Amino acid sequence: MKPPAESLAGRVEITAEPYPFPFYAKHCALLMIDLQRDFLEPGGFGETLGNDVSLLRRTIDPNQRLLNAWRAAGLTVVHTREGHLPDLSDLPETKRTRARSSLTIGDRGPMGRILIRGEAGHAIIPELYPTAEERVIDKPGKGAFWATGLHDYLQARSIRQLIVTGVTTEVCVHTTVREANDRGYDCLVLADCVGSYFPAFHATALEMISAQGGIFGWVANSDAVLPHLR
Ligand code: TIU
Repeated sequence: MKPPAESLAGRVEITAEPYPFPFYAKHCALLMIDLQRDFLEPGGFGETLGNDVSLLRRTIDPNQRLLNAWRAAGLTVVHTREGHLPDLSDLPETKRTRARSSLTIGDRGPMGRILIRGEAGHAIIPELYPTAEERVIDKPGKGAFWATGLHDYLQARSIRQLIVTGVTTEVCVHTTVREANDRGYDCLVLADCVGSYFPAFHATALEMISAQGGIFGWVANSDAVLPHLR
């Protein structure tokens, strides 16, 4: 498909559900949620919760393609990481104890202390590692806006739209999209670039976004975005 010449300058329409997403590249950030070793590799937080982390790895290739195209187009990219301070002062006791697994947040696992900032497991996976210029938002909660500087960062750059990828679809991606909605952002979630440990939750979470005329936003595949980045 021949890309529209005005792709990066003005409005173009990205094929999406429930109707085309009006894309303004200069006012849109790629927001990559929690693509961390703790969620995608064995021995981290995801696995301690009883999950099969291999289910998330199908998101890596499409995210890599999208990130490369986004970088080449010179557009804003923001990465997030879920995690807590080493002294656990930002960790509610409720979150620490709820999963009732043998290891919990702050305990030592094969990739260092689980979900703790600075530990090996907390890092973004090597395949999608941020460049020095890219903003990384550390968040103690599931949503990327709560207790972070994300909103101020986006507002300062005139960002009004978010293309959202990452893990997991129904937890941190969904929470972030809901938070973004209430702050006035349009969100396009890319189905092939988000993943869940629960395929049924993944499918339903995406339906919940685009239902009711796009109650939380739009859903598409990354193939619908890539032609507009060239
Ligand atoms: N457990 C689960 O599905 N997700 C999280 O705990 N965090 C994120 O989604 N990042």
